[in-house]
Amino acid sequence: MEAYAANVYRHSHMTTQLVFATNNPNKLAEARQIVGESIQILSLEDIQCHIELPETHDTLEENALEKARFVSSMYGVNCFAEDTGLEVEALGGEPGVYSARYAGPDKSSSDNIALLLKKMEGKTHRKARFRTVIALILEGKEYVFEGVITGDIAEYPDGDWGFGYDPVFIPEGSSVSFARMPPEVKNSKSHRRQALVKMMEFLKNNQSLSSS
Ligand code: ITT
Repeated sequence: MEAYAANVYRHSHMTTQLVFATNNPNKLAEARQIVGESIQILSLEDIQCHIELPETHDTLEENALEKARFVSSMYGVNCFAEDTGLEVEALGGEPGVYSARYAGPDKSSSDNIALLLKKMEGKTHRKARFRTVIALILEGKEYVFEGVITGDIAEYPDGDWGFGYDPVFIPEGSSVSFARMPPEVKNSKSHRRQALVKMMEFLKNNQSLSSS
């Protein structure tokens, strides 16, 4: 009973502040909507960081860690980064970690989608998943959290909400793409939400442990 009371006290007075090491404004907006007031998320802009983040590995985990380590070591802040990939079964997991540059280094999301749909032409097995890996660096220690959502690749792009591959991803249990869902609907079930919920749970437990 006492411990419970102590936690309530602390949570009402402490909001964890974390920098989100991303240059993608869509990710930032989604993360802020998902965490609400439980975490104060600062942007790279907020810490005057205007550098391209390194992403040199071939796994989501390593890339997420690389981005988080880069910002944490340069700015001495608690931060997290994430790498996300769309993994399509019929394409052996492509585009996966290469999702951002699938159609080439300077290509747009619609170019990426066009290439994906071309490769999926005639395929009836259209199962896919979005996978997000978050790397958190808190007081110099590293933690990793994963979120996954399964679904299908649509036959053609549909919808204006969201970003990236959202117009061609239909989450399981839904009849429309992520891009047909307003942000609060996508954010209520997305890969990003699931990874962030794990991080929020961890932070909650970590705060109560370090205070007892
Ligand atoms: P940062 O590395 O700066 O965080 P980024 O846009 O480069 O931003 P990624 O390396 O994780 O991010 O690239 C992931 C690719 O997958 C990119 O093409 C995105 O458009 C796409 N993507 C990521 N999350 C998505 C989501 O929730 N819905 C649809 N597409 C998404």
